[in-house]
Amino acid sequence: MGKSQELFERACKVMPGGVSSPVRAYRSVDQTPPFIQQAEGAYIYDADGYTYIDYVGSWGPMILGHARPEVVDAICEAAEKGTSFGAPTEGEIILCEMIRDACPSAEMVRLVNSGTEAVMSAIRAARGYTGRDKIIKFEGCYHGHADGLLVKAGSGLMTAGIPDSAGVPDAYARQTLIADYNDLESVKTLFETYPDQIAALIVEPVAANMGVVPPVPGFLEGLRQLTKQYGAVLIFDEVITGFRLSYSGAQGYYNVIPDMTTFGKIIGGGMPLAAYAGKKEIMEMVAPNGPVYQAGTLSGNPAAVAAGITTLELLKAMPDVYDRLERLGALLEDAYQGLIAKYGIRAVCNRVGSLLSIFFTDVAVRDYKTAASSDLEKFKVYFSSMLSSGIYIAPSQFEALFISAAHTEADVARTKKAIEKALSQWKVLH
Ligand code: KE4
Repeated sequence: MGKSQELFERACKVMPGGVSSPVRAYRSVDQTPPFIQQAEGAYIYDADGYTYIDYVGSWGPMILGHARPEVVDAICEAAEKGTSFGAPTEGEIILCEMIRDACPSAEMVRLVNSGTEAVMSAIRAARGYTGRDKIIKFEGCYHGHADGLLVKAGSGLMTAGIPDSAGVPDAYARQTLIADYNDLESVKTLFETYPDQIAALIVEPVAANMGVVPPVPGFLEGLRQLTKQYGAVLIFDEVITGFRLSYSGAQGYYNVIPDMTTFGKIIGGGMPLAAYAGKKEIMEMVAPNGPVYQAGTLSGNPAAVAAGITTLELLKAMPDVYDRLERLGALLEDAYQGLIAKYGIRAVCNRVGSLLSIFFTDVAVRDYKTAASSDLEKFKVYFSSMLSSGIYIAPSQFEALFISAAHTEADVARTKKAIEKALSQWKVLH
């Protein structure tokens, strides 16, 4: 028995599913997950001594690659001065000023510990600011596991085939209205139905939890117009896209400015750190300034803040890093598109910058319904082939490939060989 198998059996005795987060259990690909011992740059090493090119990147944070020396040093230096004070520190100010200066919507910023906490808090602030209860989210978008958002979430929940989570009271779910991604009419209908009851609309400006689904031209602009028209707060959930699509995230990339933004992943440099931000008049509602309560023992943790500051400083100091991510993303997309054409495979590939997904379907994937038309059995076979070729991708059709600045053209070339091995098996079956 391999080491990962042994560790997994031991883990399952003490942890639900043997994991700390469901998607890591590899349930939708029917495999034992590799237990990871170490990672460096674009590579990840498992307990059985296998090396992989990593396109998960801890689900987004590792945009600079794993164990970036400057980030590791910053964490160690901070930790040597104490790992947590539960008191104000200068580092928090520096990080919040960096986020404010990078993102047009972020006039004020509150640091928290996870994307879920950032989204939960942003929605509470929007409800406090508007005095309204309902929110709009999109089918297939995932915004963390706060009760009111586990309503037809995508990502792990969709993969696990649980459209709604047990344990969420109907009363909570009823306050969440579901629209269809890339369909402004479905949003308009909800606003017309509940004209003065909707506190906020939350959207992944590039959906990456039903696989990667870009916004069609005019979609984000339309959301901006409708939320303004009906007095609802527009929240961009940039937990994935923040500091990834550009140094100003998706709001800079598409030039659509929301009222509030949630951040996570990259701003913590791989440490547990997230944030919600927005217009001053909304953020001033948050305690201790206003009546919207939100708190956290480890919020603004000095070691996590040091990792975040260093990561953003490095991104800011490498102005060509986003061109590099775009170039590598285009190379990888060309590999997929070329091989899909060469073997006549029923598959499509969506990409925005360094976020990319292949879907085993022959329709354009532009929303939850079309994403869900993918052949999950085919994905399973493709996934297994890629893993055995040493390519570490998300164990789910409904996730993204994440490219980092540590990946090289040679890594993409090696990945292309693995994709060819995986796809060519269907060349006669298409
Ligand atoms: P966390 O609570 O996992 O830090 O963030 C929740 C979240 C919020 N918003 C968006 C757009 C997100 O993608 C996420 C979390 N992303 C998933 C991957 N699709 C995290 C992986 C996991 O659940 O283990």
